[in-house]
Amino acid sequence: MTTLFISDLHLDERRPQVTELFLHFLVTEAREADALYILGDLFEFWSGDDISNPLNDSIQDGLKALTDSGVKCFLVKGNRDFLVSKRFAKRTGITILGDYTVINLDGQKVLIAHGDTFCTLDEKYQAFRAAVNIPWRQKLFTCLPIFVREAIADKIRGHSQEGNQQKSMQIMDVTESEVVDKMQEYNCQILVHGHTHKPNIHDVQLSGDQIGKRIVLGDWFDQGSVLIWHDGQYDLQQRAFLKKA
Ligand code: LP5
Ligand code: MN
Repeated sequence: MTTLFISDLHLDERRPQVTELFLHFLVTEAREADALYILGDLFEFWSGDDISNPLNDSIQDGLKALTDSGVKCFLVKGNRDFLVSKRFAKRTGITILGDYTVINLDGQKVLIAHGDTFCTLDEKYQAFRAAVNIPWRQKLFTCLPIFVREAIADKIRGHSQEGNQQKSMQIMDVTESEVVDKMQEYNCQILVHGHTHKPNIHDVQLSGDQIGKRIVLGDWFDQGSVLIWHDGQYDLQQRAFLKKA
C-alpha cells in the first residue's frame, strides 16, 4: 500500500511551474498510489467553489481524473482554502476531512492536520481563524462579486505578510505542548502536518517515555514536496520542477 501526503502548494496563476508539476504529479506517481492526502493550502486562496478560471478548472479536472482512476483522495482545509466546500468535493471526487483525522496506515495510527491549529502562541492568527470560520460569514462572503472577494483576500494577505515579518519564528511555529496534547488526545504516535513550510521529521516526547514522530511537509514554492508512506516505511522527498521542452 502506498499513501502520499502533500500540502502548501499555494497554487496561483503567477506560479505556473507549480501547477505544471502538480498536474504532472497527478497523472504519474499519484496514479500509482492507493491514496493521496492533501493537507491544506492547495491554493494560494480559494475564493469559493463557484469560481471558474483556467487554474481552478484544470486542478479540479486533474483531481477528478485521479479519483476516477480509483485513487482515494482526501483534503484537509488550510488557512488559504478554508472555503473549499461541497461543490468542489462533488466535482473532484475528493473527501473533505475535518481539522483532525486519525488514519490507519499498515497498523499504525497517524494523526493528520493542516498544522495552523498547533500555532497557539499566534493569538492574532487564532482570533482571525475563529472569525472566518463562522458559516454565515463564509456564506455571505461567497455571495459577494468575485472581484470584491479577491480584493478583500488581497488586502488580508498583504496585512498577513506585513504582520508575519514582525512575528518571531517561535510564534509562527507549532507549540510543542499543543502537539503533545493532540497526539495524546488522539492516541497517535505519528503526526503529519504542513502549514509552517519547514519540512522535517521531529521526535516528540510523549508520556510513558514514548517517542513519537512529527512529520512536517514542505511547501511547493521552489520544488515539490511529498511524503511517501509505503508498507510501514516513510520518506519525505522533493520533486524538481519540470524542465522546459
Ligand atoms: O498564510 P500565511 O503563511 O501568510 O500566514 C498565515 C496566517 N495568515 C492567514 C491569512 C491568509 O494569509 C490570507 C487569507 C485570506 C483570507 C480572506 C478571508 C475572507 C473572509 C472569509 C469569510 C469570512 O491565514 C498568519 C499566521 C501565519 O500563517 C503563521 O501561522 O501568522 O496569520 C495572520 O497573519 C493573521 C493576522 O495576524 C491577523 C489578520 C487580521 C486581518 C485583518 C483584516 C483587515 C482587513 C479587512 C479588509 C476587508
Ligand atoms: Mn497554512
